[in-house]
Amino acid sequence: MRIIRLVVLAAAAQAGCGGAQGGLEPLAVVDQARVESPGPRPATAVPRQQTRSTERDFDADGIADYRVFITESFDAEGRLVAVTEEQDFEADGVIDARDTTNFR
Ligand SMILES: [Ca+2]
Ligand SMILES: [Ca+2]
Repeated sequence: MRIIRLVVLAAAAQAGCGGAQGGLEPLAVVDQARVESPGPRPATAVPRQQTRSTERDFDADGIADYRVFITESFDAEGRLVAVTEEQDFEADGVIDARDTTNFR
């Protein structure tokens, strides 16, 4: 859009508008199709985590007796950097054991 405005202003100046009196060099014609756009921005990579859980109902009464949460952590490049396993033995919402493995 800026190029179009410049072309319009220069054409107006050559036509004698705005006090410009001669002395202007001919303008180069700008082919809009050749103007490169920056294109879509690449997605910004960020570290992320994902957690999955499993429940066990040992006596099949419909009430969970055990839960385990496994959280995987990834760096900005998508590499797995850590896994944390949290166990809730009575499925009472209180974590009873936690194991963490870090990858280098
Ligand atoms: Ca149960
Ligand atoms: Ca518990």
